[in-house]
Amino acid sequence: MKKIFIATALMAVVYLNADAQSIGTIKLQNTIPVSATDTKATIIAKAAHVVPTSNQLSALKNEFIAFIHFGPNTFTRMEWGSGKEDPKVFDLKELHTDQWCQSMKAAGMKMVIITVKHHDGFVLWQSRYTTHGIMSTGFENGKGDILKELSASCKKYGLKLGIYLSPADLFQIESPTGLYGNLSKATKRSIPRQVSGRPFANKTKFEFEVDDYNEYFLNQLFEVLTEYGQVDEVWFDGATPKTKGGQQYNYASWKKLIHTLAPKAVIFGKEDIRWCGNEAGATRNTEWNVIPYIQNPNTANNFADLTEASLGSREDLYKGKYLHYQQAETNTSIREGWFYRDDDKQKVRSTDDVFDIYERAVGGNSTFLLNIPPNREGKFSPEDVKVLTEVGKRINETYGKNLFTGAKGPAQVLDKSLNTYLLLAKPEKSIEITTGKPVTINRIVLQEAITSHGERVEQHTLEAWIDGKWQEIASATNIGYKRILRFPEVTASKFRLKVLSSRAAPAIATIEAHYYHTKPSQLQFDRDVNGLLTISPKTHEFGWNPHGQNATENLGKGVEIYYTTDGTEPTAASKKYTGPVSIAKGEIKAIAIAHKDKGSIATETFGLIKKDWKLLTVSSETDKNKGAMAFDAKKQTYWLSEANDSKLQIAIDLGAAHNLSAFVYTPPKSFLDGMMEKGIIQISNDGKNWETVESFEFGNLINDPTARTHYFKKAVTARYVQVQATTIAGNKKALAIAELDFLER
Ligand code: FUL
Repeated sequence: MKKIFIATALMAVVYLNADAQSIGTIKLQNTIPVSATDTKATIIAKAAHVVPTSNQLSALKNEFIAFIHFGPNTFTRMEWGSGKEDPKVFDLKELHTDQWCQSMKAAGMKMVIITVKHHDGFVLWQSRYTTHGIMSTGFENGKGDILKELSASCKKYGLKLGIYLSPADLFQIESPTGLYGNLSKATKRSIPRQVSGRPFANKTKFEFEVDDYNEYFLNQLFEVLTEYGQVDEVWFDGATPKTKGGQQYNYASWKKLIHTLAPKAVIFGKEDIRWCGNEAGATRNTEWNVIPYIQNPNTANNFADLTEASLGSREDLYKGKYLHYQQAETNTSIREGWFYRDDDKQKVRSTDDVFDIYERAVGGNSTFLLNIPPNREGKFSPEDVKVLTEVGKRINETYGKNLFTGAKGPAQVLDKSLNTYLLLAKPEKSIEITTGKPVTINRIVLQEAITSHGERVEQHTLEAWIDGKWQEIASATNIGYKRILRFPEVTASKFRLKVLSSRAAPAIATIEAHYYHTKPSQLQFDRDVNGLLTISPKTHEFGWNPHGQNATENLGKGVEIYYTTDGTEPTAASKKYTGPVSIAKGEIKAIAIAHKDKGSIATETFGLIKKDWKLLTVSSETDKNKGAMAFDAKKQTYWLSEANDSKLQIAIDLGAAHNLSAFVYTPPKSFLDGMMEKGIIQISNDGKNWETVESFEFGNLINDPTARTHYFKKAVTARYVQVQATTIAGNKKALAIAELDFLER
């Protein structure tokens, strides 16, 4: 150990020694405490010995899993319910869980997590402890049980099952006899509470000192974990649309119950799995799963959302008192929003988009959790099924065939097993692989032996022997469970992986090579205030460059963009895009085509052109964030009111009277403290006398700050419009609007 304390300049040497000597002294553990006397080098050596539990490893191996958001919101078209819904709004006539499972299987998913209770408190199973749920609906005369049907389909199709049970419960908050925040005392309670006529087959009993709401929650956990087969993940959402009575959650008792009844389950939102930090499918370029903690994560009650860009770098680790393995789950929805709304008003992600997130998430040391919201017929909609099927096919075609099969190199890395590995203890730290014949590849998959050695690689490059010399073809930072390197295709027969820096001698378990049939770019639209539209290849807000996708530089050189404005699908016979075009309001669809190979269709509905719009009044504005920025056609700029503004309203002169059918609110992504959760729309034809025409409500804006559309019940004609916020998300006070748009029929 001595060498660890000296010579920080000789990093590589120090780490090798640290590894060689520490195997005996630092035990592989899921959590390793840092002591006050630890040097930086010791902290890093410790981090290199933090490993996943066997449940965490199984969860990582799932790679691609499904989320189901289903409930009253599916029928009310809301993102967040209120808890005051009549259960009968859940007007389900049919349920097709086999169809869900078939589609998930086709996509290559391994598990499904269902919202058995979302924030509205409505339960999808036959709970003994509430009537606010499926038992009070017409579905199968109140006898239906969605969890039961899904669990049966999961068994049939070989899928694992996970449970989302929302701790926030608006029904229990809002109803007069509700248990949430009712100020009850914590006393000894037996779980499960027996209900006459409905005995449990599972005879396990618990005693916890908890209040009424925690007792209710534990009883429900008992039901879902004992009566529906094996549960592999329990998902605790951190969102709290509303609180009451200072309600606390007694997580220690929940954990005890889960560990006893579902010993294979990982717990999301707590010590096992963390949220990736966004709901848009963003991934970090460097996603470390060894994370520093100030409090011991094994005894902590509350876990903060970790949204920072960097979580487990050396500098981050130095600040920790515990180093803990906690993997990221990249969660997003295949549709705009988590719940189904309408096939014609709710965009579905393209196959290209989902496949791209798959590669970034799974190939970026996390698990990809994709939500597919069933529709009001109890089915996945055809468009969603199509995308899932195509994604599965693409994953299979790309990753089902390893082009290093039969190649020469260390057997431990070529045998596809995570259990065998090559420990790179030599200073050069490289691995060479030679194929019999030259291969053309554009993807490399790397895995570290994380259970026997932890995450160690910090920087690596991949080289190919081209024109008589080694040439770098890709480089990245960490590897961990899995890293997918994406790069423009190369043809060679000699490849070399070089580890440039690591936290200890890295143990490389797998190196595979693949070829992806590259598609023409996904496209994005940008329309300025004058209505001039630019179509360009989609850029990623989130760093990872989609190497090898035919980008703008290829436009005109084999790649063309075509578009339509009449709602029809664009083809090579449609209008060719050659540069910015003026388009009026309405729907635009565009596609990139390269040598007859078609990209995915991008669709966007544009509202009125804002050229003639004028700010009529604004209740307040701040220095850099003026009222007019709410309609300057630039999503990066935004209007921000003052914090003590009691009106929170903005009135706009549209320049002429229009027949308005909807309005779109785009919140600023860079400022999450001014989200318009609720409000009203007023219209006027003289700019003085206002008539309220609609009220609106947008849920889940802080976690998912995406554009929201409110469709008017009836179209209205007006020249002047006024938007007034009545509630700002998260009890904040100021209002922020990046863009307002109005759709005309
Ligand atoms: C969020 C919730 O508020 C959303 O409604 C959704 O369930 C998502 C997965 O997590 O925090």
